[in-house]
Amino acid sequence: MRITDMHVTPIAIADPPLLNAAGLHAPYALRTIVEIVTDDNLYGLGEVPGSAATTAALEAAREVVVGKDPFQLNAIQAELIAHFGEDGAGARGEAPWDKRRMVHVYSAIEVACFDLMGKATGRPVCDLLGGRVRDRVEFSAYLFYKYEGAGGALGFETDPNATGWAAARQRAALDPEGIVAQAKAMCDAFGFRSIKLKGGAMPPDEEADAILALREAFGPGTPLRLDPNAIWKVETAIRIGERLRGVLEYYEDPVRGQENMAKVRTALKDIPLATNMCTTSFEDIPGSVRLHSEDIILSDHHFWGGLRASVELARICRTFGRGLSMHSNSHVGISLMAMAHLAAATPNLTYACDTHYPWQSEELLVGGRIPFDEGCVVIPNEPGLGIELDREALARLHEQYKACGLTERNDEVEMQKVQPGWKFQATRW
Ligand code: GKR
Ligand code: MG
Repeated sequence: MRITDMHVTPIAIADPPLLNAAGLHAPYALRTIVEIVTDDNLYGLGEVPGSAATTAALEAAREVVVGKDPFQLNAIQAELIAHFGEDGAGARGEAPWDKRRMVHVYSAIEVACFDLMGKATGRPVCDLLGGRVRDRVEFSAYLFYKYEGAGGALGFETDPNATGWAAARQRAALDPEGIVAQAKAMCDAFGFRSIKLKGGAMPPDEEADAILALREAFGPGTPLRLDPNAIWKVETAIRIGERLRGVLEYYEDPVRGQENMAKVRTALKDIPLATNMCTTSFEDIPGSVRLHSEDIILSDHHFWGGLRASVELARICRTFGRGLSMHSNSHVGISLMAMAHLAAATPNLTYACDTHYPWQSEELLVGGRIPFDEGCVVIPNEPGLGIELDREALARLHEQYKACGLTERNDEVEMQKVQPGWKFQATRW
């Protein structure tokens, strides 16, 4: 089997005005879709966060990929590294999301190759990663402070005809009552049994109040997580951690960097610290082990460099006594299914995974949006990722990309449209 072509398509999907430490989500989230085609007319799909730089690098990678056997991932990876080099850990940047380029390029290509390998052998991707240890992958509710608005063409406006979660998703959530209402609507619609609150958007004590209000509303049986995306000072993180002792399942990136995370962890003792910001590459593992900067690593095949790398990460976590959860960004169903297959094949991934999927309304798969059953994605038995591309939907989302005028995620600029002069601060409170 030989790869004959690789199509790279940037898309834009409607995204509501969600707040985070870096500012505000734009009305559209960007993704780049990769479709790799073979000489026996199979196609494999990959999806990564969109940015003009990643899309350009993927375009440039086409000449490396075409002609290769999709089973020969080592050779493809070695040639990509020889052509483009590797990102250093420092290229991640200070934003809540990862700005590295080549990890995303390789991940998109690798996932598409796994989809192809599955289709060629008639096996689901999880079977190629060691086999499923679970048939259902549990996801967590992911709450955001937000302004009123549906995002997309509606921006800060709302659709008066929306019902159910589509109506709730439009509402503002700027205080503990709003956050609890959002949690109830999301959990009712998707059946989630764990809840994460994106913090770093409001003063820390208000975010702690929201967590305590969630505890009051949902009771001790619902695990709660808080993620300020590293913008708190060590003293603040310790003080807020003390307020939330016994309430948090884990405390995600309260502070920036492995040293600061280790200080907070030492001070708070029995509150597990988690990260998708201070330990995000194999280069970071020695520091993580030396300092014990976290208890739980949030894997993410998009920035850990693919599915095989994520399996390696899981082994490292087992060796060094780290728990394993999973991180997410705004995404559509290709990423969701890749995450689900990986989680299904990772025995020590024992926490409900993050997903932004409820915040998205658009999809590019035949059959439309992927359903959640009691908070879980059911792993299909079909070959590959178990999904098919709706080409009309892809073309429409690509047109939306061209029309929206965005080429990079920049939450600071979006926030400045609402609060002129607003500046991202790497450490704020
Ligand atoms: O979508 O605003 C967001 C999140 O803040 C996202 O960019 C983060 O990468 O979900 C993420 C996280 O857990 O840090
Ligand atoms: Mg996080």
